[in-house]
Parts: sequence; structure tokens; C-alpha cells
Amino acid sequence: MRPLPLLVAACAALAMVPALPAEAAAVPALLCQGSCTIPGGVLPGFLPPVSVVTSGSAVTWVGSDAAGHLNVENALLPDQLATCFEASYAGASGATVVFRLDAGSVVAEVDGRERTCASAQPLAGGAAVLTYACIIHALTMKGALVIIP
Ligand SMILES: [Cu+2]
Repeated sequence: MRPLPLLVAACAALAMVPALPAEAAAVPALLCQGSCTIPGGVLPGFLPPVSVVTSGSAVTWVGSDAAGHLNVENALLPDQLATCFEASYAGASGATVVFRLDAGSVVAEVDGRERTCASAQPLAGGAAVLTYACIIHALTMKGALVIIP
């Protein structure tokens, strides 16, 4: 695996994802290997993070403000029951979601329950991108996960 070319390709692909604001492509990518935390919040200056997640890593969102949040698979879907995960969090306390690639699809596991993320888009090199948003603050709290093999 050559991580750098894959990352460049992933960022170029992210710019074409309609659910993601254009400024997201300018945010430095966070790298998640094994486990990591990803920030979320509504304070001024928050930019939707783009996180590169190696398959099988455990993601925990942490709040950078005093509000409660609920991240789901692309919240712009008309049917939110279609989400492959729900991650509620407030401050440093939040649910953990394991994301992995399975034959080109993205699978999310929460508390042993696995669901396929139907909105994930394939990228070059066997990677995939999954956009998400907080359903409470869907206008500003968005982000993307680039899942890599
Ligand atoms: Cu929120």
C-alpha cells in the first residue's frame, strides 16, 4: 500500500461528494489507525473534518463544546432509519464505532451490531468514503471518513 498517493486520490474524490461542504477539502486529514477520536462541535471556526480511517479502526467522536450531538450516516438521507450507525456524544463521552471494508462496502459495528453503510462511495485502491452529519446540527456539523484497506 502506498498511503500518500491514496490520500491524495481520496481528497480529490472528497471534493466531488455533494453532501460535503467545499471547505472540507481544505481541512488537513486526520489519520485513524487502530483507534482514534474525531472532534465535533458547533463553536465558531469548526470545520467539517476529513478522517482517513484504516479498515477495522475504532472511531470515537468527542465534543468540542457543551452541546450533545448525534452523528449518523449522511443525515441528508430522507430516511434516517437507513443509517448504518448512530454515535451520540457529549464532551469526551461518546459511543465508539468500528468501521471496516468488506468486499468494497463499508460496514459499521456498534456494540456488536453490524450494518452496511449504503451511502458509502467507492474510491480508487479499494477505499471508500462515507459522509456523516449530526442530526441535531446538520447544517454545520458534517464530516467524512475515508476508509482505506
Ligand atoms: Cu451536533
